[in-house]
Amino acid sequence: MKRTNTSAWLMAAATLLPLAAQAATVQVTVLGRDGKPLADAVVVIEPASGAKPAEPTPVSAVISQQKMQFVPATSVLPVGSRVTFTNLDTWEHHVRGVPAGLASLNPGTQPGFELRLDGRAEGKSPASAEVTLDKAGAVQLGCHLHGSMRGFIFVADSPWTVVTDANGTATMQGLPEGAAKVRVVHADQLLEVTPVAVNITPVTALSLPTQVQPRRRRP
Ligand SMILES: [Cu+2]
Repeated sequence: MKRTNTSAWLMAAATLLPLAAQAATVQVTVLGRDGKPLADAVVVIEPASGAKPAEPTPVSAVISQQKMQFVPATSVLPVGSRVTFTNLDTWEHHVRGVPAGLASLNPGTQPGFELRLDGRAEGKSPASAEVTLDKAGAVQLGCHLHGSMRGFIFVADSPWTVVTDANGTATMQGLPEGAAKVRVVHADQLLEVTPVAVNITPVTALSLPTQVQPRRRRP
């Protein structure tokens, strides 16, 4: 009888241990081919232990079409999020979303979508359409009418997926200490950057060089 209790206690302790270790804050700075900080890079950290955090809560987001650009150009959104595409230009856009071919990051079959959005008429509210992102993975955005328009959505099933800011930095919290893999995906280089092995300590800051050459630097 006592033996049973002990093993039950051990099992409980083993279950709790990984939680106790979840204290690390990780700051990743991604650099482009020119050595400058790379904005709009999606950084994904995967603990080697396979520890999975709770899925992030879906959100409602807006991606505008403005002056022939998607704004924001790159979004990381939790699975189940809803995106409203809003055309702020006075001319039509025909937005398409195509699952990006990243085998290891896009195992699901994110369905594509097409949205025809009329140009904004004076005094009227802009045309918009909503899409729900049901599956994790990468989606490339384009416009059938304007080949130069490119955007990127990374649908994440982990909160440890963050897009870099103008300083090329992504910060994540609550990661378990220990071995992990860092992946970087950038819309301008859909070839995956080779994942980097790191050891996460309570405060980890690392710099990650890549060969990504952004098409256009943010002003
Ligand atoms: Cu367009």
